[in-house]
Amino acid sequence: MSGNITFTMVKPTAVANGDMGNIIAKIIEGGFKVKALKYTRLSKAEAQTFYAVHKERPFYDGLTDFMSSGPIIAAVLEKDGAVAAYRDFIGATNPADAREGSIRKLYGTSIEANAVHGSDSDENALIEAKFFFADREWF
Ligand code: 3AN
Repeated sequence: MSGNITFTMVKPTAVANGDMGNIIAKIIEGGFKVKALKYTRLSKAEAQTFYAVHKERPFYDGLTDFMSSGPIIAAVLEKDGAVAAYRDFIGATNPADAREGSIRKLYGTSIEANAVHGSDSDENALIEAKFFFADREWF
């Protein structure tokens, strides 16, 4: 059964480009309820922990450098079938392949700087959300 929670980050480039307000507004307009929200920055070590599942991939070092290069927005979102709904909503990993009008198409500039992260399973959504948020920060 699919859950109703997913986790997202607005990545450093999208924040640096001033797109965080537009992206959060679009997420809310898309029917996702914001359960938790934070403006923060990952250290390199935290980015390595967060992306540990990718540690054998050739892009791991660049990805963790990038994700710790500047502030991000972290958020927990709620919707029926949130993980799949949000992945569909944001578009394909590579912005070049992403659906017209999707967040990654509008605000992504490369496969690495693809504007937003979206959890890939219910299990990971919960792990990722708990990585960033204490219980008292969920509403
Ligand atoms: P998604 O974020 O769509 O689930 P994954 O899980 O394949 O995509 O990749 C995790 C993150 O790693 C992505 N958000 C993306 O920014 C980055 N990434 C994936 N493939 C590449 C690549 N070939 N080069 C650089 N970064 C990549």
